[in-house]
Amino acid sequence: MSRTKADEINNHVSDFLRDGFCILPGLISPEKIRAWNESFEPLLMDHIESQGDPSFRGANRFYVTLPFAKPFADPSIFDNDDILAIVERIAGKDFVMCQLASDSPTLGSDFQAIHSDAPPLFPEEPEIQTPSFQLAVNFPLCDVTPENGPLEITRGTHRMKKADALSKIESGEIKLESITMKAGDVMIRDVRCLHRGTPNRTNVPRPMVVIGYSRSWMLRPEVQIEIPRAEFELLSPRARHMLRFNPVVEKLSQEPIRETYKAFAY
Ligand SMILES: O=C(O)CCC(=O)C(=O)O
Repeated sequence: MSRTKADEINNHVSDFLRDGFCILPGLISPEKIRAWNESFEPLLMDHIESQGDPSFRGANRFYVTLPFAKPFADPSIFDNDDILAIVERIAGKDFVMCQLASDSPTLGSDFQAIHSDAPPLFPEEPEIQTPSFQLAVNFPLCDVTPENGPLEITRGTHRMKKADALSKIESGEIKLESITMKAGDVMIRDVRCLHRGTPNRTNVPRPMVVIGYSRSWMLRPEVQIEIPRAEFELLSPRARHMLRFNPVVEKLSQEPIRETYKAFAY
C-alpha cells in the first residue's frame, strides 16, 4: 500500500473511532451505481407487491435483501481493498460479512425514532460501551439530497449509553446531522451511532445499500446471504473467508426473499 493510501486509511479510521462513522467520497463509479439501480428497481417493486410490506421500519420504508447475483455480487465493492482495510482495523482480522441488503424510504415515509441498530452487548451493565463489533457499509443508488430522505446521525454516540446520548441530543449538546451523499460515496458506520431515517418527499425511491460486517463471533441469524456455489468458487480467498458462515446453495430461489429482519431499532 502506498504511503498516501496508508495515510488516507489512517484518517478514515481516526474519523470512525472519533465520530462512529467515516465517508469515502466517490469510491464507486457512476456506471456501476446506474447498473445496480436499474436492477434494484424491479426488486423493490416485487418486494412491495409480494410482501405488501407493512413496513416494520415505518410507513413507506422498505428493507430488501439483495440476491447474491450480478450486479449485486460484486467483489469490487464487498471485497474492496480500501473498505476492507478500514473494516479490518475496526472489526478485527477475522471479521465476517453477513448482510447484503438495502433500505429505501419512498414518498409518504416519515421521521423514524432515533435509534441504534444493535442492542447493547451487555444490557445488564449499560455503562460498558465496548469497541465496535457491528458495522454497516452504506452507499446510495442515487444522490441523497435534503428532499429524498437523508439519514440523520449523531457524532460520537457509538460508545455512549443511549440515555446519556439522548439527553445530550435533547439539550443540543450533540446535533443530529443530515448526511447528504453523492451516488458513489460510501459510508462506514458503527451501527450503534444513534441515527434516524427522514422522510423522502420525492416521487423517486432513495435506495441505500447496506453491507454488514461484524466481528467473527457475532451471530446475526436475522440476516444472511445465500451464495450460489458457482459464485462462491470464483471468490478470492479473503472473500470466501469473510463469507464463511453463510449458506452455500446450488441455485438461488427465484421467489422474492421473505424478510425476517424485523427488530432493527434499539
Ligand atoms: O434511511 C435509511 O437508509 C435507514 C433508516 C434506518 O436507520 C433504519 O431503517 O434502521
